[in-house]
Amino acid sequence: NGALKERLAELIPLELENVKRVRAEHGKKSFGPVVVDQLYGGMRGLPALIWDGSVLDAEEGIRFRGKTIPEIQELLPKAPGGSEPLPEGLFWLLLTGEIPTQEQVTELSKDWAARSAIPSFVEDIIDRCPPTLHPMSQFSLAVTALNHDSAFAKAYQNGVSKKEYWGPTFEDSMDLIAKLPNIAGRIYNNVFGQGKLAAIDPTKDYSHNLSALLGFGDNAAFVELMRLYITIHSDHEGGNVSAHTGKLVGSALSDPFLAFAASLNGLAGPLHGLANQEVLLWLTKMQSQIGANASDAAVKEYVWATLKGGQVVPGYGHAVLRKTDPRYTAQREFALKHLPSDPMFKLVGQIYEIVPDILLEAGKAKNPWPNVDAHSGVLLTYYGLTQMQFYTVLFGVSRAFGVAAQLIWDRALGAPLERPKSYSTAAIEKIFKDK
Ligand code: CMX
Repeated sequence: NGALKERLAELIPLELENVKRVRAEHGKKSFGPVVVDQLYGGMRGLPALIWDGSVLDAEEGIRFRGKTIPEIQELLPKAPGGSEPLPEGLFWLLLTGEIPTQEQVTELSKDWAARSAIPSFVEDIIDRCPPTLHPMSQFSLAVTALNHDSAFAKAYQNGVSKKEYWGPTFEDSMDLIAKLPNIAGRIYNNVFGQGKLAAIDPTKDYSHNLSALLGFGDNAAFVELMRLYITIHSDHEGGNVSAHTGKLVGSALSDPFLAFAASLNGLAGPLHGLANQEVLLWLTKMQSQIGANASDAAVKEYVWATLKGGQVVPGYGHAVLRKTDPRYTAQREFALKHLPSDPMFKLVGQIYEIVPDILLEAGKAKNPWPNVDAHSGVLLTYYGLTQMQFYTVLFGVSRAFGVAAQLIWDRALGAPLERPKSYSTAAIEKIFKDK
């Protein structure tokens, strides 16, 4: 961990000064009025949080520390012979705002491999879960239990000074990320019984080890997919359910394991991360009803039936985005390169031509375009990872990168307990009675 932690130690005092300056200059400025509808409307558009790793623009999509997905694909170090960015590098970028060297990324791969073992009681917890328990519930249980060895919780009990919070938070965050492949692999094995678990190879990168634990270590294209997948799913600014939940729970000084387990419970909802599972279910059902190579007319009818049944079209729409998600585009480009004639990929492409017009015509969704979840399942299925219930676990592994990076900065910058104000409808009526 040496180099990353050292760099962070240099950056923290500078950022403390920077935040001080920004607050002195802009601290009393207003973003504009808050209207009552925002309280009832899921707080859409309400400026409420600081999140440094990434910012989401409604039109252009996510930028990680100011860089678009195509830019990070070009700039971040790759594995030998690979062409997708290594998520190790993305974590370095999220934390420091800087592009790491190949050597720094290799050091991080080694560090994570060295931290990857999970306590045997956590293995037992997973093994005792019935295979019928959703993989995300097993994931959340295991991550919660990692709090047993939290450096932060221990330091807090020993009276650590507020100025030192970030050190043990960094250690816990690194441990958290490092242990996720073993947890994910064990859950996969527990639920789908794929035989003996591979061991972490300390000479390999994070995505390779994760792939090996799922039984795909020999499939170079799948490993490349994992590198891209983790990178693009890592962070999507701070207001989405999983990111915000992690930050919120962390603000109570719950350690990173407790905070991220809470993130996972939010990611497990069908309007958020579970949508990648829902998309595949929906596509499979469509194929079984209207057959492969269905006509546009048949697809249209199926989409309309979904809407008329009072259900959402999974993988479409977004609370912030108003254009096609660049994370969707990145996966589409991967598919065009690696699986251009896969029938399921073709169906996804056909749906992309059809759904936006229907959602526009239906007139409710503010964004008729696809999001990240519309594409990921098809890529995984192509390589043989067909157990769709597992897909959100991979989203969860990725999301740890963004949440962990912000938890470290929150503790470094002394972020306070979150505690926004709530009102009852009666209170709102009273406040605005004569206004
Ligand atoms: N299909 C059908 N109806 C949709 C829709 C979709 N894909 N997207 C939005 N709508 C509907 C909403 O349900 C809402 O209907 P009501 O007025 O009856 O409640 C209306 O359009 C307005 O919603 P909105 O303001 O456009 O969207 P929200 O910000 O409230 O919600 C989201 C955003 C993502 C939950 C929503 O678009 C949705 O349910 N999409 C399908 C599920 C999905 O793909 N989620 C994954 C998002 C990415 C991620 O977090 O992983």
